[in-house]
Amino acid sequence: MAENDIILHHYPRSPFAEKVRLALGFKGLSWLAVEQPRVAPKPGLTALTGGYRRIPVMQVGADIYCDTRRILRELERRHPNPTIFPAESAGRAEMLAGWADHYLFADALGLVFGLHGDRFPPELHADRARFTAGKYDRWDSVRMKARVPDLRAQFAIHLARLEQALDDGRAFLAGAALSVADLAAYHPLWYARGNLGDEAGLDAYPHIAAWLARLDAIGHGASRELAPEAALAIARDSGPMTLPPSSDIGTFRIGMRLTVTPDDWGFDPVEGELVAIDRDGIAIRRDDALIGTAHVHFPRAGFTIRPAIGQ
Ligand SMILES: N[C@@H](CCC(=O)N[C@@H](CS)C(=O)NCC(=O)O)C(=O)O
Repeated sequence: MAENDIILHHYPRSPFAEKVRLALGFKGLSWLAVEQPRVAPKPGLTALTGGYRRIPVMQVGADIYCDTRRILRELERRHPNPTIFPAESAGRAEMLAGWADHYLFADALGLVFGLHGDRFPPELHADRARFTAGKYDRWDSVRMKARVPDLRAQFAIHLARLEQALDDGRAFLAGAALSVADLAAYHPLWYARGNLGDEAGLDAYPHIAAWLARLDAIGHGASRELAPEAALAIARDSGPMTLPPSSDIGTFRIGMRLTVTPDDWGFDPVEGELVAIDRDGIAIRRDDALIGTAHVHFPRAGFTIRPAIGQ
């Protein structure tokens, strides 16, 4: 194991993890897979992140990347070929990905839990009710079931639009080349298909079916299992990457103590000292008793940044 190895903290049935696994496959990469629990507490993960518990998280040595948007950017920086940010769809692909990660995902998830919430253990319902702070009908199966007709209608609208978007014969959503738009639209459909089978109704859309088959064929690259303790030891034995000099931006001053918190669900703040910030990303430094010094990286989109209490 080397300190430059890509480590993905995930669990097999996580749709957002599938988005990254597909990117790893598309780029033909080898990676180490740490399986994390589906519900909190996740001590082997939060020791690395400083509190962030969402899946997936990517680790390279003592650099910890939270959220698939930040993870994909970093994979692209480290392994630019083949690209998942083709110039032909710059900007458009990320706008589409934002729609897919949010609306398409939420309706696929709602449909799965509305139709088959009873397949999931009570502790998962209780965990997700806390995790989403009351969104999704407080993860109450009865209320989620009542929403199924609406969710079916919403999901059908998404599918019809996707079908239309692929109707001109293009191989991928934002153009001729695969982009982050495809990765983001794939994972909710992968999740719906995996949980609902024919009930997901995807076969009624020939362009979507052909597009899914193209993405299914990509695979996940080559992975090996790694124990959570081994990942912590790698972080402890590595230093974070040296970052290019970053300037103060807006009201943010390098060195100030901040919290970074998701703005949609999983509202666990991570506190640290600002080491880098630009329009798209932020990195904070944590000094941790277990793993030593680490840099935790987040995207700016979808996160709230605040001065830490006492600043
Ligand atoms: N915007 C985040 C969303 C991540 C997310 O919500 N992941 C789900 C799993 S697919 C999660 O963390 N659920 C709660 C859990 O696994 O503890 C991303 O792009 O990474």
